Amino acid sequence: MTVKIGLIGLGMIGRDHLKRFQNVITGAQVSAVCDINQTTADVIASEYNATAFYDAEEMINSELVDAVFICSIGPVHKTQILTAFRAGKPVFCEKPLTPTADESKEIVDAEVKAGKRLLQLGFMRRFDPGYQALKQAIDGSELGDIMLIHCAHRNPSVPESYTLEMAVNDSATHEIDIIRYLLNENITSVRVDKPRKKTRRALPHLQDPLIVIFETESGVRIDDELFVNCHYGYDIRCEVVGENATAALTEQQVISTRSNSGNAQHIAQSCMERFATAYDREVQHFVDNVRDRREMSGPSSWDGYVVALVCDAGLASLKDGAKHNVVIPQQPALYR
Ligand code: ISE
Repeated sequence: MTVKIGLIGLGMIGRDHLKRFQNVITGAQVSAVCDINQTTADVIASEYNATAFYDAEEMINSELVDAVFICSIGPVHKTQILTAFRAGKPVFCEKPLTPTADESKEIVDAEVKAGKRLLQLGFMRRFDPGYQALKQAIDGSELGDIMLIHCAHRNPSVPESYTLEMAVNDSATHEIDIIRYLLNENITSVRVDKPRKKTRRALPHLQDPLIVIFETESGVRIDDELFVNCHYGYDIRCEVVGENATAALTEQQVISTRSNSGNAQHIAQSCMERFATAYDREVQHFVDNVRDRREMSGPSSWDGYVVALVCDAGLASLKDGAKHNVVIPQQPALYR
């Protein structure tokens, strides 16, 4: 069976996934694309030999679509996800699940009511070979009890539309999710520190860099440097400090170049480049589940909801600089 994918949202990540479906993914074909910009939808549909839609609901309910792939902006996710659930079609949704925890809770409730997982969330880092190896190291015996994690999330630059809050609810969301995945425990508090120094490359409405401090149930303390105008590249770092040893993500490039200007190692310039393998694997995972009629697995609506709760506490801390606790309700059996 070839899974017929309906992809909504033809921005940067939507187009990146389209190329992936065309060049890498097996067992699926994008049969429909949807964007509120009709010209964009038409142009891309003809390029990919798909049918253009301008209305998400119409596309979701179309017979041309077996599974829904959401790459639209966060504020419209909830409606599109619930429409797909009602149509009985499996959903892949790019992060964030929704901009607020309350909306995410509605999605969790709908899945719990259905009694099965209907959605895979796009936290691609869980499919990254580096993070997976880190998890193996943490779960093994060499590191011992985990004490600290040092993270850095550096983007070369961000567009003018990137707000101060997005450092927390758009960028740090990745660390929030991966920390829970690596440690298999929840975050209990968040504090956002604003260093006095700010890069001259950041627009006036931003405070860049920021440092976010998280604490987990068992007391692991995590610092996360968010530097979204670091200029030199897309650089994601993670060092886990255990009682006996440490483990860290390594440089990602495959080769280094030696020339008369020195020994050079390429640094990725975007998340699409840095996490290409992770994106390929997460999408293939989704397609395989749909094709084999299995329940959805991987990052879940529950994960999206919990991340949104941590973000809410982070946004409160961004305002007052205080440490905010995160209260996470009991996890429904469906997600255990
Ligand atoms: C963006 O939305 C992403 O998801 C990227 O992975 C992240 O690095 C960037 O900071 C976000 O704005």
